[in-house]
Amino acid sequence: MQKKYAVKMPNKLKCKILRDSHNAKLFSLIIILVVIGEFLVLCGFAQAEDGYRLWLRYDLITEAEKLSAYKTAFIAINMEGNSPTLNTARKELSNGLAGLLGTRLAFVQAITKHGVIVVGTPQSSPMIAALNLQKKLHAAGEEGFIIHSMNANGKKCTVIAAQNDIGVLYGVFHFLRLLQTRQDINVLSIISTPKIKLRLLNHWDNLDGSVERGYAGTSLWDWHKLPDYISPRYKDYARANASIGINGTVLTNVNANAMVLTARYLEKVAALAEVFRPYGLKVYLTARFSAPVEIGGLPTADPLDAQVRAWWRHKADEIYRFIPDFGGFLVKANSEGQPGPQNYGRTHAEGANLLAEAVAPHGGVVMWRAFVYDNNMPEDRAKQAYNEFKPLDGKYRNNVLIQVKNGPIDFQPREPFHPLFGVMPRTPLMMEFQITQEYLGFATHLVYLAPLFKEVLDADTYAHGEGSLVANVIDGKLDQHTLSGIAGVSNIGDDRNWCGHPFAQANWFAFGRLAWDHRQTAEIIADDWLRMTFTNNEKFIAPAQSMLLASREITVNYMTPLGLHHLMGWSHHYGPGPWIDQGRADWTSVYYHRADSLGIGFNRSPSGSDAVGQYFFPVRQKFGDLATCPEPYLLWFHHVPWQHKMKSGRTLWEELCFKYYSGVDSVRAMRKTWETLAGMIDDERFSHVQALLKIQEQEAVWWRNACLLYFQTFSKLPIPQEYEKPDRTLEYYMQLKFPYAPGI
Ligand code: GCV
Repeated sequence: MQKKYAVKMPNKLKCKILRDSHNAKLFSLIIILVVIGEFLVLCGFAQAEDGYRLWLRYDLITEAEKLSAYKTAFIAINMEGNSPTLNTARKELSNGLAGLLGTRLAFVQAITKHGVIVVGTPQSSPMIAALNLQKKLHAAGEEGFIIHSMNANGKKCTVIAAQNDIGVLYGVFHFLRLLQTRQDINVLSIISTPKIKLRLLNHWDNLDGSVERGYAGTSLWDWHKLPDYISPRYKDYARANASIGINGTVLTNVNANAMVLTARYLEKVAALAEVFRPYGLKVYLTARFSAPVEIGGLPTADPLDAQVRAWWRHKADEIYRFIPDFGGFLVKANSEGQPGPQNYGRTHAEGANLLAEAVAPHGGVVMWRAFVYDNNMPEDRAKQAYNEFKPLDGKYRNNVLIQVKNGPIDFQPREPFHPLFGVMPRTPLMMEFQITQEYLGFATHLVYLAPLFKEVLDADTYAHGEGSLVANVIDGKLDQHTLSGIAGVSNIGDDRNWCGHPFAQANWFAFGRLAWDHRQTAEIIADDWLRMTFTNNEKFIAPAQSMLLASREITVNYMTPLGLHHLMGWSHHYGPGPWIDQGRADWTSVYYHRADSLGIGFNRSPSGSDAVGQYFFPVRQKFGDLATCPEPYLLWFHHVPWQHKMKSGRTLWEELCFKYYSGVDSVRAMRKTWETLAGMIDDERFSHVQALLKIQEQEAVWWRNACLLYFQTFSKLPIPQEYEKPDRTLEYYMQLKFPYAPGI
C-alpha cells in the first residue's frame, strides 16, 4: 500500500532536452530541481497525499535527534518462523522501519550487538522461548502482545512477543506506532491485551454495490468480479483493520439479501476470507431469516420447524466447507420490515437459537440485534427493545450475543445509554456504534466520534451498584461472560481516501482503538491519529486536536442540543426536518420533539412514558427529575416549558437559541483554526478539509435557522437581538427536497 512518489518530468520538456544536446545548462538545472524535489518528498514536505495510506504512513523521520536515537536503538531484526501472519508481520516491520529510518534493517540469526529487535512467539522463535517470558505472555492473553526492552546475551534488545502469531502482528503495528508518534523507546514495558473478544466492523453493503448509509462511494466488495479478481484494496483494508486490532468484519447489510448464502456467493466470500486471514480478520455474514423460503424452497422459516432447523444446519455446514474459520451470523429480525421469528409467533430467543444451533458445532456465533421496534405498538419507541429483550434473558444458547445500539433510539448525535445495558446479566450484550455519520453530517462534517463512544462506554448503569460501567457490561467483566463483542457500522467505501472526509478516518481508527481497550482516552487517540495521519509538527497537532475534540459537541449544538433528537430530513436523513409529521409516526420528527405552545421535549419521566423506569436507581431518579436531569438530556426525558430557567440563568428558549448559535459560531472558529494550519500539511488534504468545512458551516447555519424558525412557531418568542437574523424563511427551508441525497 505504500505509495511510490516520483517527480515526473513533463514529456515535452524531456523531448526538448534530448533533441537539444547543447542545452546542458537547462538539463542540469532540471536535474537539480528533481533531486531537490525528491529530497523534499523524502522529508515529507510538499508531498501529494490522497489519504489512501490512512494512518499507516511510514515516512522518513525528519527530526534529526529522534531519528538518530531510533537508529541507534534499532539496528537489526531477529525474527524466525514462517506462517502467513508472521510473514505479514515481518514485512510490515521491515517496510515500516525502512520508511521511518530511511534504511532497511538486516535480519540476524543471533544477538551479538545492542539494538536487535527480537520478534515472535515462543514456538516461532528460539530466542523468545529462551527469554522466560511465560508470565508476561500469559498476561497478554491469546491475542495480546508484549513489547519489552530487555537484555539478551548481555546485549540490549527490544522484544515484540506474543503467545500467537496474530499477537505478533498486533505488536508490530503498536511498535511502529510508537515511532510514528515519536515516543521514547529506551525503556519499553508494554503488555497489551484486548478487553473485548469480538471487535467487528459491520458493513451495510448490498450485493448491488450500494452501501446503506454509506457516504464514501460504493462498496469495497466487487461481488461481480469476485472470486477471480482480487482487488489490492482487500489486503489494504485487512491491514488497516489489523493495525487497530479489529478482528472481524460482517460483509453484508443487516437489511439482508439471502442470496449471499448461496454457493455462488459463498465462493466469493471465501476469496475475501482468504485475503483477510493472515491479518486475523474473520468474515461474518448477515442472515436473512426467511432464507429457507427464499433460497431453500421451504414453505416456512418457522424456527421450530424440523425442516427449517435441518436447512440451517446444512447451510452452516456448507458455509464452513467454504470458509473453515467463518465467524457467524448477524441478524436483524422483525424490525423495519425484516422477517423474523415473530412472523411465526415465536420469540427472538427461538429465532436466535435456531441459527446458533446451526453454527455451534463449528464454533460460530450469532449476533442478534436488539434494534427492534414497531409503530403498531402504542408504546414509546425508546422502551420497546428493553420490553422485548429483557424477559428473554437466560433463554439464549451460549453462542448468542445480543447486539445493542448505544442508545435507545438510533445513533443520534446524543442519546443516553441504552437501558438494556446491565439488565440482562445472563446474556452477553454487544455494543453497536455507528461509525458512518448517518445522523452527524454524512462524510461532509468534521465530527470526531471518540467522545461520543467514550460517553456511552463510561456511563454508569448502576446494575451492580456504583461503577457498573457500560464498558464492563460489554467486555463481560460485570457479569463474568467470556464471550464479548463490539461492532461499529463502517464508514468505509471505495473512495480513494476510504471514508470520504479526510477526518472521518479518525472515527474508524478510534473505534478500533476503543474496541481494543475502552480505557484509552479520546485525547490520546486523537493525538496518535493526527501524528500518524498528518504530521508530528506540534504547531499542527495542538489546534487540530482541539478541533477534533470539540467537534462532536459542536455538532450536537447546531443539530440537536439539550436532548433533542430525530429532527432530520425524512428517510435520507440529510439536513433538518423538525416539521416532519407525515408517514409512519415513529419516523416523524414531531413524535420526538413534541413542541407545543407550552414547551418542548418528550416526557419520559414517571408522569410520561416512564422510559426512565427502565434504568437502575439512582439513574432513573436523576434522569426522571427535571431538577436533576443533566441538561444535555433534558428534552430527551422531559417536556419543558419555554420559560423554564436553565443553569445558565437563561430561559429554555434563550438557551436553545444560544446552543444553536454557538454551534454555528464554533464551526466558524474551526474554519479559522484550519486556515492557520495552511502549509503544515500537504495541500491536497488541506484544501479538501477546507472545502468541507465551508459546507459544514453552511449546513450548520441551515440546521440552526430551520430548527429555530420552526420551534419559534410554538414558543412565539423572538430570537434574541444579539444574534444574526436567519436570512431565509421557514417556508424556504421546508420546501427543500433532496431526492438524490447519498446513502439510501
Ligand atoms: C440498516 C436506521 C437506519 C437504517 C438502518 C437501521 C438499522 O433506521 O436509518 O438505514 O438499516 O437503522 O440499524 O437496522
